[in-house]
Amino acid sequence: MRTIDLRGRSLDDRALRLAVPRPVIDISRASDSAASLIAEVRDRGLAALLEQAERFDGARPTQVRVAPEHIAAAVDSLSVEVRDALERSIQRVRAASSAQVPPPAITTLGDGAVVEQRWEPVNRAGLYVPGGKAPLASSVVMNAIPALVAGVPSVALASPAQREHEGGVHPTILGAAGLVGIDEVYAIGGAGAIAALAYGVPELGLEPVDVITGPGNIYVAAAKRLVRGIVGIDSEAGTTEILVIADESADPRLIAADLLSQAEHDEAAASLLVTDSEELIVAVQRELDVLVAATRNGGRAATALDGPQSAFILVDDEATAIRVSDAYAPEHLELQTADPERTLAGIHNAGAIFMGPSSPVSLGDYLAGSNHVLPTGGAARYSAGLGAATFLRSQQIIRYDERGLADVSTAVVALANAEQLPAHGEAVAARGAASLRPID
Ligand code: HSO
Ligand code: ZN
Repeated sequence: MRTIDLRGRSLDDRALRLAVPRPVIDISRASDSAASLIAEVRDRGLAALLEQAERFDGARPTQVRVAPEHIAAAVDSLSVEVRDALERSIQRVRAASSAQVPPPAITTLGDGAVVEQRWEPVNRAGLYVPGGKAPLASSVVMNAIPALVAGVPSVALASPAQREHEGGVHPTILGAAGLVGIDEVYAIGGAGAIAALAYGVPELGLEPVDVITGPGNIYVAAAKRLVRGIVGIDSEAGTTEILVIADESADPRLIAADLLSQAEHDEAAASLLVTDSEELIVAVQRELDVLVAATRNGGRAATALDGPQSAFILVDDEATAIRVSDAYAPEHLELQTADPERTLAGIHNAGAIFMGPSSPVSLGDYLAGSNHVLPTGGAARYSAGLGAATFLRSQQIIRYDERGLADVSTAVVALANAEQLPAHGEAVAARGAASLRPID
């Protein structure tokens, strides 16, 4: 991994952002292709989905909508260890997601003047689970549980047809779907699947959804951008990123293991260590060399670690490390410092923050109870990871009685007249002359 030495340089936030490498994934490049794939599915439904499956997944699904007995069979064929692990994950994500559902906020603004904000689930959610390099069964849990906990009554799941599995959804993904209680699963993938969820496919009995969540490749991301507005979408989850802030108290072996754990996802994954300790950098590189040589996805990980998107960043002190991290706004941030809580106090931008040596990112990927669908590419500056709130809308409920209305009616009329919208004021006046007199 290369080293970027920022010591002795005073950089403003903009310069910091430029100093720290980040892959520029231009989703708009895929936009034209995604738009025509969407149009095909919208216009020709199932026939277009089947063609696209053959073209992109190399498999024609025999059963586009998976029969319930196949979902049940996939649950039965999960190994005992995987089933137990998924169940523990479900339980923890469910507990943490349930705690996120906000209570209604009721504000009394005067006699007979009450405003409430309540949280309502969307009616129907579409979850996308990619096939890709690894079948991420854990992503089924991370997408489905917050939706179910939010109270979404209808949930559909789409995942690409797999050539190795006779054109069906990957059995582990299907098993995880069955375990969380989803009975509507489609063997469809890519931009076409996003279109199918957004617009519906009558031949399949697939009704349009209100919100689509889940990660995917560049075409899936482009398609989600294109259907946004017709449906809601979660924040774009791109290639994974880990940034570790560490000082000389940290264990280089653990840092190396964690940098590698995310690098194994993808050649374009970003692994960053920000530290004021040159010795730590040397030690972590030494550990990485050993670990990468021995691990199953070492080739992919080595490409990620040696790529321009990964680096050791040497800084003068912890305060600068925090500024570097905040400028980057990582998907995953690990704090491996002598006092992680103190470091945390300075942090503002991150998808999820992992505190100290016993809270690695891979714990959060599966079993912490937190969600692993997190904002990437700097989106953590303005957005959050997936959670119950992704599937909830707040609604305001206005409860005024005569007294409450009378108290503010002259103010309504004054503002209405000032905006030259007198009918607004008249609508209040129509409630009776009494309403126009403030009550003392
Ligand atoms: N680290 C990935 C999620 C994941 N890891 C799923 C393993 N399985 C993005 O946060
Ligand atoms: Zn991961």
